Amino acid sequence: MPAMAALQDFQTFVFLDLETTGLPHDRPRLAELCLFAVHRRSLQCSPLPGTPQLPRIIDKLTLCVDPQKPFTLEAERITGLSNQNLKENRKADFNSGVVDILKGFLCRQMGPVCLVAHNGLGFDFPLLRAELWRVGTDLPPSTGCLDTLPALKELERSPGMSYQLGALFRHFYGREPVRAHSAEGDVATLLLVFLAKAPELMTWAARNAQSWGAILPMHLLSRSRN
Ligand code: DCM
Ligand code: MG
Ligand code: MG
Repeated sequence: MPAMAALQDFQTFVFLDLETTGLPHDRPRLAELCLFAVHRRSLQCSPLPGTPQLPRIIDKLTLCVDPQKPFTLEAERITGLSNQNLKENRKADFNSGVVDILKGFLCRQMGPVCLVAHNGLGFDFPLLRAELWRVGTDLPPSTGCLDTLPALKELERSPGMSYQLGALFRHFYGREPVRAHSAEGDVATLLLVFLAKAPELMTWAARNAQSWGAILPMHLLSRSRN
């Protein structure tokens, strides 16, 4: 997939994570999404070494949705979400109400906007695009998409290192991330990992971010691999 043609001067980075009913081979559906929007101004100062501290100014959105599909046992176990608790809490499915909130949230951020997710190209971006296509809508195709997994494999080389999100957090901060596999916990962890390398990652994004319009929805992604 080609990177965006010109260098992108992204103004806002929107960190996102999705919790789902399972892994790509389970044909997962979305159950929870979280987005933290942070202007580049708040990503320019590196945190004190070893001190995880979120920027003061963040717009946050967390929504739970009825996935309309059974969770795998493993997904239910690690996320704490279930068909039963989402139903008991009367959560609607991924409908136009969710889409309006999501688009409104992104619209109020100063553009150009770059979405950021860990393994985003392999999971979160294709899954979110599949959910949007399912209800007949989409995001602006020029929206940037940064996957911190290949970015940090290139920028943070260390022998025998794991690039799993929790391992990166332990590497940079020497402690355990909190609330792993809740969408909000994972987004906070991702943002803190990003902050540990923010100038390099923003430069990497300017050169290497993909465009949303080039993201294959997950169902087509798995078909093209079969
Ligand atoms: N997932 C899974 N089994 C795993 C890891 C993840 O089914 N061992 C699915 C369910 C999670 C989703 O992927 O909601 C996103 O993973 P993460 O919580 O790491 O963002
Ligand atoms: Mg994730
Ligand atoms: Mg997660």
